[in-house]
Amino acid sequence: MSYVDRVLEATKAKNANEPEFLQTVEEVLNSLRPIVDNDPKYEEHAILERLVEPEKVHMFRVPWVDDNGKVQVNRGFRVQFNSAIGPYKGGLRFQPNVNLSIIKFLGFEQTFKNSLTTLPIGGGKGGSDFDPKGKSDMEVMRFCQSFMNELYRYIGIDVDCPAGDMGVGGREIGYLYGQFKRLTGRYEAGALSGKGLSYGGSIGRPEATGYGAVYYADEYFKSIGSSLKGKKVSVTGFGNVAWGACKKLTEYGAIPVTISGPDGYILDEEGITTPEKIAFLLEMRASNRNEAKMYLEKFPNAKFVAGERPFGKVKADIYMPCAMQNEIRIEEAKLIVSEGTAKDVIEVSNMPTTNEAMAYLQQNGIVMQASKAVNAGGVACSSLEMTQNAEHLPWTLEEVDEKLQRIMRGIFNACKSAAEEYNVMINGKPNYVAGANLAGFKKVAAAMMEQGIV
Ligand code: 2IT
Repeated sequence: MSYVDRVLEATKAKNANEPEFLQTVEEVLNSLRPIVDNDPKYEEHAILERLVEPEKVHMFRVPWVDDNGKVQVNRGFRVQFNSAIGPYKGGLRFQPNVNLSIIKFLGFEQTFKNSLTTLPIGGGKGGSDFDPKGKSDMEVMRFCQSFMNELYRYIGIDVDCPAGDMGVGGREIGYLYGQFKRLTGRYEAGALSGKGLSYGGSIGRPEATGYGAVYYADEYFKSIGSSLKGKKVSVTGFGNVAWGACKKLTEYGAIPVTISGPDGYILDEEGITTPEKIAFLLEMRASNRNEAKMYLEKFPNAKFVAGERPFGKVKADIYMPCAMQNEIRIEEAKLIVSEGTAKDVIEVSNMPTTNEAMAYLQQNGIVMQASKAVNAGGVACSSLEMTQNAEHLPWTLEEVDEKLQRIMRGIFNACKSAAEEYNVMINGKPNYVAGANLAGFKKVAAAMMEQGIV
């Protein structure tokens, strides 16, 4: 049995109750075969065994009092996955389905993503099964304060820098930072990113994930002699990432036509392209209702399809899933292929495609781009926020955006070059997804080997 197969088997045996974590480990390790199966040094250093084992896992009780005076208890997590190339860095997700498997999958992905940015950040992730839906501001504040009462022991500018993810935006980061500052008695701004502009945040951070995804896409289309101009894009989600993507897609002349929520999807044939429509996505998010159909209240000409996702149901040149993991399963993959219009799936949300769906789409001529490469603009901008905090100087939007663009275009080219270098091709085209894993892995593995067995 090959080195990869042995590590996969052991990882499955050891983490049998963590399906999301095993899904990403399987996807990533399989694509690393061209490197690790051809050079014994990776096995000699037990690089894969160490990569799949988080350096530390913190799991803690988060008690808080709701508006009715009732005590609530949630579970908090911070998984510090890999610090080979920098302090742990990655978001916090507040969502009722959060569990250790989901946080470990996100932390594992983050390690490779952060490496791809070329910036000095290791991989980590955290969160809670807290449900922000329907909670008052004061409930959210009390929850965040209680969460930080434990988390503060594990974070810091040179240790671990959390940020937002689903369910954690500017409001939550503000409450978390306020409590962190109070507990530590220090203004350690670089210990959290995604902060407000008035207290150390970076201009451009809220837009960075969606904008970065579009810069990546633009670089990809350029490389194949095409462009985003005039392309219909089916976006899912309506949160921060979908918002940034719609905004930047429009600037590049593409036409986003869908958004989605847990309740179904919106199809707006006229395009989600006007400033009013794009700004309304922010209102939808701020409403805390978590419903895509709210779009109809302002734009009644659009169509709402309850209980469904747009994959293969609407005509689009590109699908850009921006909602959450496993949005594209084998059923959706088959619909996309049989509908026949789309040529590209540009993953934006973390791991939106199951491994089975990914293989099916690739085998049937759809070109896939990996979320860990495409969505790296968010964490890249977070790292730029840490840099600004360290030098006590805010940068202009032009400076941040210029760096973000350079990073994202560099990431696309790194994925393409790695695929070409290791000759991982599908239907004569580079397998960009494998390329992302190979490129991200190389730097982390080199740093681990140089630092010895730790
Ligand atoms: O998935 C991600 O990369 C994020 N949620 C952003 C992490 C960060 O540290 O900005």
